Amino acid sequence: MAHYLVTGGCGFIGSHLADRLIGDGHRVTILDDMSTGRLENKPLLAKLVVGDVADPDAVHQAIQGVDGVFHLAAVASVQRSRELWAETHRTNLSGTVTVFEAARSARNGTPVPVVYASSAAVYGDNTATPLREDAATRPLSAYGVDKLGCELHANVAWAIHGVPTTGFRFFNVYGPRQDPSSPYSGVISIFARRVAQGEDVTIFGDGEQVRDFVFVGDVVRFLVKAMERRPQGAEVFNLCTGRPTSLLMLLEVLQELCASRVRRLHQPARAGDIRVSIGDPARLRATFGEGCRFGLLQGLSATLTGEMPR
Ligand code: NAD
Ligand code: UD2
Repeated sequence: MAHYLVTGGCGFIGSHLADRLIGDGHRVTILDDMSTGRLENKPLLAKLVVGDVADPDAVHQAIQGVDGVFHLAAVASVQRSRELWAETHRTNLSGTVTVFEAARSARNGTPVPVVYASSAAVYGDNTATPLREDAATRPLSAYGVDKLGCELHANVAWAIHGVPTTGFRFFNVYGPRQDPSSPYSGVISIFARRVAQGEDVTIFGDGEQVRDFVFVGDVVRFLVKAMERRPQGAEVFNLCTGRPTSLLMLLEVLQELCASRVRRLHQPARAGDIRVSIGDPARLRATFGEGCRFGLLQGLSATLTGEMPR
């Protein structure tokens, strides 16, 4: 049994991870400021420290004695990073540096490993398909720049301070507990709710834009595998399926699953919207011995029922 710190553990991805760690018999401490996290997401057995990941005192308090850190706390919305540039930068980059710094001496003065969330947003307007980890990073948003900054600081964490890290560039993650309530929520959470309720959906553009949708159960599995493997150096992996899904295909599958047809309302494409975003999972597969397991059908069914498949 190990003791892990999960930052952002009351959020969408972090809470599924915390569930899994508790289910595996580990001890879990969560550090979350509850800005988008929810108390009902917290596993009963996890200890919650309400605090800011960019506050060194809060991080030091939460990290003491842990065997490793899963760092997921962030302002996960690109739109928020436009509106609140300096504020989101504080959480998304300074927060990560604060975690890396605290990890230097978390266990009796020695470093502990950190597994953290980066994003496909680091590729920005790079149109290569599929995107490999060595593709040029050209982030367009403050959010993407800060995630790239996390990866660069991870190099410092290892080279200068001996903190081993594994970063995952998440593509479009979806699944139960993803919040559909804002227009900037993940498209699957919005469409799933609307199709289930028989309501119109809005498509920005022609609907032929393509994404690499990753089910949250796969994300959790790789986060755990990375920690079990013990991070070595400062590595970065795409967390993706390599499979393209257009919005129109997505809508078809959801309508099939819900046995309902909804109206499509088209609006102009969002400014800066990426046409195709597909990752290459070759490095992920080669290192961890497998790729993502959940297909779209299974993942969408779970999203609709709210039940996590085993
Ligand atoms: P989420 O908003 O559900 O979870 C983020 C959690 O971090 C929330 O519980 C929130 O309260 C907490 N948090 C925010 N600011 C904090 C702060 N200053 N101090 C402490 N806690 C704070 O989002 P999510 O989708 O679960 O994202 C988890 C991670 O994955 C984030 O790092 C995000 O950038 C990354 N990511 C997500 C996606 C996706 O498709 N969902 C894609 C790429 C990367
Ligand atoms: C995702 C991430 C973002 C960043 C980026 C990296 C989410 C919510 N956003 O942005 O954080 O990592 O990838 O490139 O995970 N759409 C509609 N109708 C709607 C909602 C969305 O047509 O009601 C379209 C949207 O214009 C886009 C696609 O659906 O073309 C996917 O949108 P998204 O917001 O789920 O994610 P994305 O890829 O823009």
